[in-house]
Amino acid sequence: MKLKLALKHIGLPVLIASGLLTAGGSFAATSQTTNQSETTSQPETAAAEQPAKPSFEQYTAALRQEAEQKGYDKALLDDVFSSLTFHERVVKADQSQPEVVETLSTYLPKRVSEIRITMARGFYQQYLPQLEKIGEKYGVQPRFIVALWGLESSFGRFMGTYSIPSALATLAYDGRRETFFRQEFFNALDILAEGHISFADMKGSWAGAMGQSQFMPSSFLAYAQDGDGDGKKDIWTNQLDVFASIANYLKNQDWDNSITWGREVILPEGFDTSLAIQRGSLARSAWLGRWNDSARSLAKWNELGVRRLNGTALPERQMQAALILPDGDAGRAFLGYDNYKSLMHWNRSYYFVTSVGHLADQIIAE
Ligand SMILES: [Ca+2]
Repeated sequence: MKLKLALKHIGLPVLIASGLLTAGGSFAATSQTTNQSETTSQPETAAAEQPAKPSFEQYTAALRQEAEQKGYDKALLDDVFSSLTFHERVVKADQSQPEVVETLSTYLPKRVSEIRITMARGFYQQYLPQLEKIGEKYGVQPRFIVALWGLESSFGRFMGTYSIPSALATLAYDGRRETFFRQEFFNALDILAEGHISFADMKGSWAGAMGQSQFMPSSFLAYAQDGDGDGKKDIWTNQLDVFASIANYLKNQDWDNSITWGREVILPEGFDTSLAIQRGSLARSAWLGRWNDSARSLAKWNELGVRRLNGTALPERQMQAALILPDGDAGRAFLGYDNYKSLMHWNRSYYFVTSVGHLADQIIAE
């Protein structure tokens, strides 16, 4: 699924932007196994004609029938399907996603504002004992947990106000990515059936991203954790569950807490920029191939004249790094370490990953 790298939601409210980001990231991570829709019953007579699109009510009636066949509890289905609503605004938001001409230097100050940095430092201090415990358990530095929390939901302040089942049913009905959103609808039913959250409280972005970590239902099922041990994975209101879930996501993407995410660098005059990861929207496997093409040891990058921002030599550490030019040859340059790949699994956007790294660095900056 194509994730547009040029950030398209600048100017939209933060909650929409973060939902969109998470939704985009999750597409790459989700394998889709559901059948194509069988709800548009084709009249036998008009073979050449397009079948009329069913109404939303007809569509959800078929969805309910499928849910019943899958064996969900009747009371749960009554609860969900009695209040399933079509959201015109969800479809509009999904269709617009404007490409905004944005560079890292205009994007970063908006996403990692002074206010956000101040808040991140405050929450980092406030929750440090809990964060350190969770960080140790999952092998993730706490500052990255706080950075993702801050960028996804502004520290839990903006999680989205849409009923998740309604948003997902609307997007499935809309049809352009029906298989994906239909599966996410059933994933949401699974989460409700497990009792982690009530139907009334299952809120999130128009794109289906839920709670303080803005997980799609598939990400919730794969990564959410019960951080406080009360038996529920509550990424909406329970801070320990939120932190553990974010950390567990990274752990499952091979996070290494002995290294950081990467660093901004200076390239020498006349540098061969073909050594950088080549740009373009790709499936994750193809993108990882391009990463491997660019990856070299820090010693090699040093030899090629790459320097820290302050002009000094790169750290003398035996590790691999790939060169990233988010805005092309004329823009800012970064060396990404292996953790960079984990963050690109969360959301495959160089801008997003750079903002996570930058905020995480700012949290512990002197
Ligand atoms: Ca819990």
